[in-house]
Amino acid sequence: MATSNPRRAQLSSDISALNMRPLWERVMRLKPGTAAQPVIWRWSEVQPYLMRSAELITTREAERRVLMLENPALKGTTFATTTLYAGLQVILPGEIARTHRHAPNALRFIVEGEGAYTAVEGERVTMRPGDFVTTPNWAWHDHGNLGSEPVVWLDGLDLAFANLFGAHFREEFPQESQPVSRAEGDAGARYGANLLPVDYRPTGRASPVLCYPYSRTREALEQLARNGEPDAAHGFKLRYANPVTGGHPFPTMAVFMQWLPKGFSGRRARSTDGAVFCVVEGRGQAQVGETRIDFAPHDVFVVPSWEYCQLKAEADCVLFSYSDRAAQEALGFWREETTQGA
Ligand code: 1HN
Repeated sequence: MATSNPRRAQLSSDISALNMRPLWERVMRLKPGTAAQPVIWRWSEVQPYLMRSAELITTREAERRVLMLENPALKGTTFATTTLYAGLQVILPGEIARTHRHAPNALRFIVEGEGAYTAVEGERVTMRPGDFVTTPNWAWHDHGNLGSEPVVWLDGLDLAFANLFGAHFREEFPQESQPVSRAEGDAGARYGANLLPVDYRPTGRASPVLCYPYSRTREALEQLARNGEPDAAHGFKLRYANPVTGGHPFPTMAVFMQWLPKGFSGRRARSTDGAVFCVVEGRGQAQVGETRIDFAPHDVFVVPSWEYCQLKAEADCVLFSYSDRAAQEALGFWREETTQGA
């Protein structure tokens, strides 16, 4: 070893006072993949704690009542993967989660319950299970529950990027709820109907479509599954698109929904994006590296960067996921590898 040479060791120690280190002694990672590990949060175990948190703290006290899903290999970071945050948020009937805005982009994936809304820049969006709702960066947003049952959703944020760049700004709105300035459905009509306003010029980098409703996503997947053959690794997998660019809904996060037909047994595949999955329907398995993950509806699990993943479906499965693929593609880092054969 280079360090067993005493004169080199002396050099190493002499220069440390100048905040320098020899590159030949580095212990830095020089291979694909991250420290994140495969992990699952089972709805059957998590749901009672979410409801307990709802008894112990109000949204007024908490601002957001969220149980963060922290990767056990990334303790202290709050993150599910090295680049992505995931948390389960619950809001009770009558509650409001006050208005703020921040530099990180956020997505909501609705897990359970009806009657809650997210308001984004003056427009309220009613959230239904399976809907994917966007909160573009620096957009004022608040949540409320006008219904009669608790509503739970998965939050996905690209906080790590804002932190990495030293660009994590935050601001509070003067009132708890922001005033409603647009009718519900306005963004859907303008941007979400395969049409765009004439002369539309995007103001930000995130998709202006505030809600991608599950009814339409599911219908598209079901039709694909009726009419063709699944991809050998991914089943029938679609990505959500920003209609303005054709690209991903966020500059950092790619977002997907996939259908695995009953009995599907996929090929192993790996890619450099780390992903957070949320099970919408069905049961099955994800073999992620050495870890076998048995999943059921509402479970959340992580497939880290460059781990082989093999998906199997015991029943027709619908899986939502988001990953850092958008950022990786934009910066030229993204790669994938699909194994050949069965
Ligand atoms: C945030 O603004 C929300 O608006 C949820 O619901 C989770 C985690 C970290 C930073 C900001 C929300 C968040 C968050």
